[in-house]
Amino acid sequence: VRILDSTLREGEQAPSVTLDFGQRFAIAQKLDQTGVDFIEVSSIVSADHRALIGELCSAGLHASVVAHCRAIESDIDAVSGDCPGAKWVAVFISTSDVHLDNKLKISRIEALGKISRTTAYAKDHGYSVRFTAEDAGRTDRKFLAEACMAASAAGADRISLPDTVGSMTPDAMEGMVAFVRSAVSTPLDLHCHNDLGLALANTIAGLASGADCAHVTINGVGERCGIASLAEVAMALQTLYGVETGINTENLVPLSKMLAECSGVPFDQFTPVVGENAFRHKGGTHLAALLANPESYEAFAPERVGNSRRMVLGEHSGKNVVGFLNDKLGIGLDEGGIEKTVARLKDKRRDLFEFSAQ
Ligand code: HCA
Ligand code: CU
Repeated sequence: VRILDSTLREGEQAPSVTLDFGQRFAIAQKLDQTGVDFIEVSSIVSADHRALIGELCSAGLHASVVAHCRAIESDIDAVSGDCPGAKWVAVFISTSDVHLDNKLKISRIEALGKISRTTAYAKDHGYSVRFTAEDAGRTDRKFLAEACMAASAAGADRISLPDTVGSMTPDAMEGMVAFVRSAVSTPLDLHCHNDLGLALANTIAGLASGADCAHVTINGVGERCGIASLAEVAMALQTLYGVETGINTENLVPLSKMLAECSGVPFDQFTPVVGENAFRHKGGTHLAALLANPESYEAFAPERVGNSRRMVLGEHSGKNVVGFLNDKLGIGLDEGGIEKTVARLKDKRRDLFEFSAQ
């Protein structure tokens, strides 16, 4: 499974996520060290973005840089003019009737023409080309297959099938991918929005059904509720499916913090994998079991993702954790002293302190 990170394209479409040139470059380098296969950057937002693509292409990254453009010849010209060394372009055009009628105001036939022409145009300019059928999730199945066949015939190297408004179920995603798979053999990307909290589930369903590249962003940032997050996709694939993504998972928390610091947009403490609470435990029975074996209440070890385990003490605590600290710190309480301490913790009716427990 390949991972495409779109923090510098989709991610920057999130309100408040704005980065300067240096921050974008540093994030791309860190993403590269983390092992993503593709780094996507918008080529249509500004000359600054195109300059970034050029710089990244000559920086000797392992990841391929993808210049995201509309299915318009002049967008491709801008990449060839301003982004020396660029190898991949993505050309996107909507295929759903709601977008064709209201946004592009063109017919399906006209859309097919644009798909063929711009894909061929980008190929003629020597690029590897990804065609994106924007709003694939709401596109008539037969027409989606036709659009993909047109892109494929014009030489597309990959096809992206986005759930642009996050309105698909995992079953629908499986069906869509299987249907397109039966029409073209071009490798497929998935790009799942999180409007109903199903981005991760839909991404996994699509991969299981034959797609081989997942679009993600750091902290899941993107338009509206964002898309699937790098940390969740990488860890779900590794721990639940044993799928190798090539992601150095110890970088996940540092990357999340880096984006939060650069953009000023924090991530919630309850965020899976990278959130402050992901390995922070509180219930008395939980702490007792964790002290015997951390696996009791953890799906995977915090060190694997650059996170750390913490135990919170207060009215929920019991004898086990107090006894543990008593031994660890050599406080020397006897059984009665431990019981008294537990009673006093309960009296306070709140969390009193926490300690790290690696
Ligand atoms: C966009 C739409 C997009 C494209 C996804 C892709 C979507 O903002 O351009 O190119 O794979 O969600 O459909 O992000
Ligand atoms: Cu998107």
